This record gives sequence, C-alpha cells and structure tokens, in this order.
Amino acid sequence: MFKRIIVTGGCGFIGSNFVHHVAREHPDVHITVLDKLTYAGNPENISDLPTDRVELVVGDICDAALVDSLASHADAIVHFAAESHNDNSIADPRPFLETNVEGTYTLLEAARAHGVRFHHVSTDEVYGDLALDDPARFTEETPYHPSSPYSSTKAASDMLVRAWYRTYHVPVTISNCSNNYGPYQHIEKFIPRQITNLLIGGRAKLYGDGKNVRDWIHTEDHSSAVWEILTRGRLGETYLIGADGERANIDVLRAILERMGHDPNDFDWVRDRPGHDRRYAIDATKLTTELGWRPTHTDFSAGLDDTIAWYRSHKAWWLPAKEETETRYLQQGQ
Ligand code: NAD
Ligand code: TDX
Repeated sequence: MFKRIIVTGGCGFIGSNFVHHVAREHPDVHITVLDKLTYAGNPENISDLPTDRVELVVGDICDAALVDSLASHADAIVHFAAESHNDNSIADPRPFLETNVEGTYTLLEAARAHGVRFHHVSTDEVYGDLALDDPARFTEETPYHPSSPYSSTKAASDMLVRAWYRTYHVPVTISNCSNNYGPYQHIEKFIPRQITNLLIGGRAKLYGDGKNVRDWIHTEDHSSAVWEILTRGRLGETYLIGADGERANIDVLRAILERMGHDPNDFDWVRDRPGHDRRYAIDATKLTTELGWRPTHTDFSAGLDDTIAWYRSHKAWWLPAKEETETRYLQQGQ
C-alpha cells in the first residue's frame, strides 16, 4: 500500500485532522504536508507529530516545479488544499480560482507525470441545494449545480479530475463530503464562530431566517472515509461522504447556546448570505455498501460538547485571529 503520501492543505482544519488520523492509525506511512500557510493554515496544527514521519513543506500548490519535484518521490497525493469559505468567495473570488482550479490542475499534471495515485477532496456543495421539504438527498448521480464562487470552483476542480482520469488514465478518486465540525476549524466557520463569540463575551450570529439545513459530520469520520476511499476505492469513482446529520442552523445555534449556559434566544439575526444554499443532504449508501465504511461520531450533542471544550482549552490557538475575522464580518453586516 501507500508508503509516501503528500497531503495538500495539511495545516488546515480537515487536512490536519487527516494527518493526525494517518499518523496515529498508519504509522508506517510517511506524510509530506504541502501547505501555503494562508490565513487558514497553521503549522501548530501538526507540530506535535513526529518529524521523521510528518514533514512540512511550505509552498503553493500552483507552483508547478515544487509540486513536480515532491510528486517524483511520492506514491499518492491526498488533495485537501483549497480556499474553503463561501463568504470569502463572495467578497473576493480570485484566490478561489487560483487555488481551487489552477492548483488542482497543477497537482493533476504532476500526478500524471509520475504515475501517482490522486485522491481529490471535494464538497457536497457542487450539487447546489435542496428545498427544505424535498425528501431527496444528494447521490453520486445528482447533476452539478453549484451556487457560490467557492462551490463553482470546487465543481470545476472535480471536472478536471474526471477529465484527467478519462483522458490520461491518472489513477484518481473523488469524495464529496458534507459539513465538517471538530477541533482546529477556523473561527470564520459557523460552529466555531458562535462558540468563540460566546467565549469572548460577544453574541452569536445567525444568517437569514436560520432555517437553512446543513448535514453535519465529525471531521474524524471524514478522515476515516478518505483513507478507505484512497486505499480501497475504485479508480475513476466518486464517493459521497455523510453521516445522516441534517440539522437546521437555528437548532445547532440553540444547542450551542444552551450547552454554554446561555438563553437559547440570546443571539443576533444578521444579514443573509447572498445566494445562500437552503439545504444539503448526503446519501452515503455507495460508500457504506461498497467499502463498508461507518461513522463512529454519531452522537452530535457529544461531538458538540467535545468541540466546545476544545475551543475553551485552546484560546491561544484562535484568539489571535478573532478580531480580524469579526471585523471582516462586521463590514459585511454579518
Ligand atoms: P481550511 O480553509 O481550513 O484549510 C485549507 C488549507 O489549505 C490551509 O491550511 C491553507 O493554508 C491551505 N492552502 C490554501 N491555499 C493553498 C495553496 N494555494 N497552496 C497550498 N496550500 C494552500 O479548509 P478545510 O475546511 O479544512 O477544507 C479542506 C478541504 O475539504 C477543501 O478542499 C474543502 O473544499 C473540502 N471540504 C470542506 C468541508 C468543510 O466542512 N469544511 C466539507 C467538505 C469538503
Ligand atoms: O456566523 C454565521 N452564521 C450563520 O448562520 C456563519 C459563519 C454561518 N452561518 C450559516 C451559513 C450556513 O448556512 O451557517 C451555515 C454553515 O456556514 P459555514 O460554516 O460557512 O459553512 P457552509 O457555507 O455550509 O460550507 C461549509 O461546508 C461545506 C464549508 O465551509 C465548505 O468548505 C464545505 O465545502
């Protein structure tokens, strides 16, 4: 199996959780993390791991010479690096085109040149959204219908991966996962933004009418699914990853408020996100039946408690970014 893997974006939220997962569960694997350390990347996320097994290369996935030289020593690339936040993509789409589209292209070319296995980490947002009263969920056959600059660049990157499989036979797989939560998530995202707002004595912020539904999965379950698909998935195939975690934003917010000792109505309604997707929902039957994968963090309340506890005990990790993040939101009326 794979002994030398490149993990792009391994200093971000999901990438760093994946690096921890592989370092713990598969100690015979050497990991080279390639990360540009944007505002969303923090080397501290992986600094506790043994340096003989986890090496950090600070660089850009759009740097063809660097990517080619790293790929020449690797047997697999697991591609997490991206500009990942919808609100940022609405304010300034350019970095999303560069990293998500050009960066994926650059990695695919290196994988092609060196015959390297390539796993592409993508999102359920490529399928657009569902109505609240629609019984349907996304499957691998759902047509692409992205709404935001972020999700359209992720959709474009998925298309490149499929084309490189069909045309050049690069050994690829793709996974499209639902909303992740857990430790190391940047405080611009919904759950950690609310937790950290409360921890600094501020108020929680809910977009629009709060009825939008997200399908939550613990990031550790995302990691185990990606590993299964990387090592046992069929080449050229797409697998949806989800854990039956559909919840309305207002219910998640009230759960956070209550668990942190606040009145469940003590929050601010703020300006809605332009083009805000209504509902995401994943049908992960292909992954569960074909690869036998199962989520283990199925108790959302317990996961939320652990996540709240993590942000409580890691104030030094998130506090430096808090003021800048909230200033940006304030300028957007959010
Ligand atoms: P994140 O924003 O927390 O981390 C992104 C990482 O990529 C950072 O470490 C950043 O420094 C790095 N990066 C950005 N541009 C780069 C570049 N040009 N070169 C090298 N490194 C670069 O993102 P995340 O939430 O961990 O998401 C990781 C992946 O998972 C993304 O591809 C995202 O689309 C996908 N995804 C996320 C979710 C979610 O709920 N967050 C759900 C499904 C899929
Ligand atoms: O303060 C907030 N208040 C609020 O109501 C924030 C930051 C968000 N929201 C809403 C918007 C969404 O309906 O909460 C929901 C979740 O928002 P985000 O955390 O920004 O996630 P989302 O836009 O759903 O996208 C996430 O999941 C899919 C990730 O950021 C993407 O990278 C991933 O592809």
